[in-house]
Amino acid sequence: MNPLAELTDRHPDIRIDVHVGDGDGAERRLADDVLDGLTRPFKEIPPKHFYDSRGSKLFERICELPEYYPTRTEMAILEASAPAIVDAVGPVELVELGSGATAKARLLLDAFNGGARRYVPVDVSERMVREAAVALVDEYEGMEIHGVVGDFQRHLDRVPPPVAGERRLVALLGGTIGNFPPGTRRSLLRDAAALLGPDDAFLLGTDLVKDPAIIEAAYNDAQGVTAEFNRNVLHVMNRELGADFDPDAFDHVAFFDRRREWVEMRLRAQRPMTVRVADLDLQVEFAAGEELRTEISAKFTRERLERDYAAAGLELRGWYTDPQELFAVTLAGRAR
Ligand code: AVJ
Repeated sequence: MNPLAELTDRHPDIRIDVHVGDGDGAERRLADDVLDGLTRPFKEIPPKHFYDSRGSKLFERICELPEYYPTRTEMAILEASAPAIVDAVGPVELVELGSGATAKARLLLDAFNGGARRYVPVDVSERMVREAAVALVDEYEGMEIHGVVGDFQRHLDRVPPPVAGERRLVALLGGTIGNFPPGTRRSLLRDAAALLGPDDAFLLGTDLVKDPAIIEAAYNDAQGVTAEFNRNVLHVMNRELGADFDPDAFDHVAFFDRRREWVEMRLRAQRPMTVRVADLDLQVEFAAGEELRTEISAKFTRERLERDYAAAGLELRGWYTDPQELFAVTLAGRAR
């Protein structure tokens, strides 16, 4: 058994439920997504497959880039507004969907002023959930940690029921919601709403619509880190599915679609290519200039957010932003 698992399994205040194993469901889902996505007339792979360990490291580097404002802006909003957010809700519990690292949870939990009774990190990465538990359990005395290793698109019903008679805050931060197409986005909000009692609250991080030049710079950084991150999905398919993509033969493309109000990232074939995906017994042709869509990243206006919330049975209750209104963290509750 690995030392991290031993530590977390021994601790009286930690419980971890594992619903996805590294390499069981995860791999099959990649295979299914690739089989669907590469046989369509317009090729597409969902962005969740960027994040193997190399991809996660590249994303961390993106967050440090001067052009990439979302992460540091959201952190600044939370630093300034966590006390107001927590005050407005009065929770004893934080459920964090797609929790990842602990920086944002800490800002929120600190604002609980010692009143945090339980933290529920939900993430597909078992390592991240266990590391978060170990890091936080001794820092917040009297707080229990109930980690859920799962995909928040599939396993939200595994989130434990609320602490009886108390309020909870359910958070989905990082702008992750923007990665989902509009219909899926609403059904995800609906699933999150199902975790809320009448007085509970949902906390959502969303990037905002702004000057397209600012947005496009964030996805076309001068150092080419985002381009490497984008091509990483080809490395993932090569390794996990025995594909023979030549990542250097694809150009990074990222632009803001003004009508849809989202960024699209694509990989553009420099020349005609035939790619084999050995494990799927699949052969795929690319024409010169043909593009594979790898990500959408929606940017929101307050109006669009309110419409999405309404469609999910939620209503906007709090709006927290930075002075330049680059990014918003919003509170919502079940519509009354
Ligand atoms: C982690 C989904 C918020 O959409 O901005 C960063 C991922 N893609 N650069 C985003 C990403 C390209 C990021 N999210």
